[in-house]
Amino acid sequence: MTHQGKPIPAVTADHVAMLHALEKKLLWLSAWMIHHANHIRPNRDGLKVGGHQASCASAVSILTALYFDALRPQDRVAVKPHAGPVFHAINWLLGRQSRDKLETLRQFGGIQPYPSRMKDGAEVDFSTGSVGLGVALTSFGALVQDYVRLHKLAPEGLPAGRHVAIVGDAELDEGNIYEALLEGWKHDIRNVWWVVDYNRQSLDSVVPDRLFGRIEGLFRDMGWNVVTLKYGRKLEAAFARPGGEALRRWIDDCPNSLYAALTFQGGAAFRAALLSELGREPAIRAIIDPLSDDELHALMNNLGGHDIETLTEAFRAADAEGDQPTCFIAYTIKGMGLPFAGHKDNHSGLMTPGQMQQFKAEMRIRDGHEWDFSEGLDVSPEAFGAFLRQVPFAEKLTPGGRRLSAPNVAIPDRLPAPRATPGKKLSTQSAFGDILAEIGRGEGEFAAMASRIVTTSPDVTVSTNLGAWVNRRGIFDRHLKNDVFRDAKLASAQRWGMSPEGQHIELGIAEQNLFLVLGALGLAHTLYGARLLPIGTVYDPFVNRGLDALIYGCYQDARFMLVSTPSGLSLAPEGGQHQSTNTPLIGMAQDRLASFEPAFADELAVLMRHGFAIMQQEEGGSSIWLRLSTRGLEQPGRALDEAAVIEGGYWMVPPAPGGRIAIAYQGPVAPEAMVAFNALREEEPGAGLLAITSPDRLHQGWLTARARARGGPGAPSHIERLLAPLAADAGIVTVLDGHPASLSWLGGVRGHRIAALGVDHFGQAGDIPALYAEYGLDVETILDACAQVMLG
Ligand SMILES: Cc1ncc(C[n+]2csc(CCOP(=O)(O)OP(=O)(O)O)c2C)c(N)n1
Ligand SMILES: [Mg+2]
Repeated sequence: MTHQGKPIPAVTADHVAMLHALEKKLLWLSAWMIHHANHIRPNRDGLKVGGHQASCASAVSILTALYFDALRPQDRVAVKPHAGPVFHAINWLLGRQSRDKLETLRQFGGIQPYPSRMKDGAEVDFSTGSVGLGVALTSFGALVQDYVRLHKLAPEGLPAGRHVAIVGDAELDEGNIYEALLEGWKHDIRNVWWVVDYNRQSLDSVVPDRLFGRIEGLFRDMGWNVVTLKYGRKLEAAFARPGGEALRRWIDDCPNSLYAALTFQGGAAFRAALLSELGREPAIRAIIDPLSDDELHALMNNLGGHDIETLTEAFRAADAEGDQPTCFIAYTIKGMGLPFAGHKDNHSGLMTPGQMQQFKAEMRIRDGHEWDFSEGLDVSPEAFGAFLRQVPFAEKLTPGGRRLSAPNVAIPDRLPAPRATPGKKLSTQSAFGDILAEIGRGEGEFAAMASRIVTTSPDVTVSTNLGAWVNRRGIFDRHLKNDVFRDAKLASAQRWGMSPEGQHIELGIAEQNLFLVLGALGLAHTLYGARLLPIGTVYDPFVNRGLDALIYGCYQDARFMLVSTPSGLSLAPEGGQHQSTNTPLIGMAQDRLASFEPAFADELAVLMRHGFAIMQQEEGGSSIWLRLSTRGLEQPGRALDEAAVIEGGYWMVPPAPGGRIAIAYQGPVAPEAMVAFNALREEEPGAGLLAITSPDRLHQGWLTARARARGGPGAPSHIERLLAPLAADAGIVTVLDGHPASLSWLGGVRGHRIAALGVDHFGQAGDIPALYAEYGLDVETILDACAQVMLG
């Protein structure tokens, strides 16, 4: 066997002995970490701390074989969430995690229950926790690694890594797994391994028996190799003996729940079950009679996922095979080696102090030596340490560790905004397409940034106005594929040749995949050493469809630009289901995502530039979300206060000092707000018209200033300064094509009376005049609201 041209030595007995020592150590440390968090550490509030000793025990051998034999430093790994303690124990053994961190599992400032890129440091490649997402991210990571390498953006000398997920079997119930498999197949992803910890248990119960036949077939249909690791060596040896086939058949036919129950009950129960069905066969008796109950239990639990030699050899063999995506189905027992092994309720089960005392004795751990490096092992600390130092994964990926970095890409001061032409209407969506298409020419000062932009869209590339950009920059594919329509000289506005140089990743309609791809692209600088400027487009209402994956991307601090368009009622002609009302609220609530809704093209150009800058900013940077519309508006010709647009708002028409009323609008309702404002001004000459570009930034600025003020007087926030000229008893009418709560909080800033207009029902198709009247975004309703707040 070879690895990257180098021969891999066969697994030696010494090597296996060390891997056994590691399995034992990891089983102990993970169980002890959780026990320590629950029973040893002081508990101030009486709440259960929790942890998953059974889930850890299930995956110990798999993780041992991976980290201490199969993995290379360049590989990127997503560890199933509930094996987090095993993962941290591995890093401690490798000298990459401190002991006091192990002692602070689930504590404030300590290590997180599930591996977290942001909180647990540089060893975590992919955060996990929301099941299914970490698994799928590995396949999109592989795609992005290919993108970076084929665009020749990878740092010199950095070898391509494999993307590996350790998968809880219940994760395969998540639909996003299958969306990712299908998309991965389309993109011909390579070098991905999913190792399923097939303990046949989820949180609530034991999973149905026939399920895996189906799942295996699905993987094969998607071009994956499937390696089933059902039995360990001891069982295989027993099967090879006379009568052994009957034993195999008995186990194969044994329902998952019965097998789990027998595992929990122990060797005597297995013996009784075997004897009642096979007891008349002398050959079977010859196999089981000489074994003690403990030995029989060990034999019956010798599944592939707990057999270190079986695992090691399977990984080595698959490595030698090449780069075909491979799914390993490793049969395991949830809680293996612990008192609740196999019990269907063991997911959150914790050993009692009494059980722990007994387990400790079995592990030969002395009181007070629980954290000692080689306590309880049959190998010397020196030999153990020497082994750990020479495993391939112990080598550092870079002198700095596992996190890579990449220099920032310079963004010109000004992006090419379409010019305002009197009488010509323009929507933010088409302005977005125009700006990107101009950048896509790749000329002059835009050449560098154009080469780093990657766009992606779930089958709405054309309808979100990415078409012109794609025509200029091409579609990414690992293989060159011609545009058949173009070659046949058939007229089409889209030139969709595909090549490794293309800069648009076209996805099928699965919004979770969009956000997972954005997550992977947005981590390219730290995972693959190349700075990318990712942009993803989607219809605004369908942000909800991929929301968990969007939150997941933010949770990992991936950096990207999300453009959601069309939004609000401008999608209503498509049917009321396409209205989006809650998205401005999501934008406000989501951390590490600055969200904006510009009304005009000049604002959009400023915000896109800002987005490309902040997505590259280490401290204080974030991703950006632009909520756009297809409603064309006449564009103002003006000099814009760019800083104010970025801070979230500016006075289109400032109020007179002591002004008694203001209209604050957001996004494409600007014309109605302006007409109403002009009518209002005839009676209230001191009125103001406030343009809101981001309730999120305004609110965030307000919160930050208030937090600062608790430490003494500080500078007021942008919204406080904006509202300062208004009279103390002034009224404000807010209006947006979204939920009114997005702006109703403005009343709390200085105690002004507020009337908040917006859309709080959905489901009605129609044109803009009808729907604005229906939902109260029309001029008349705005003026009524003005009268109402003026009258108090
Ligand atoms: C999206 C999501 N839904 C629900 C949960 C709650 N949950 C945590 S673990 C789990 C089942 C895990 O079973 P499996 O993946 O088989 O893990 P293992 O048996 O190895 O513990 C569930 C439902 C979650 N973490 N994420
Ligand atoms: Mg499971």
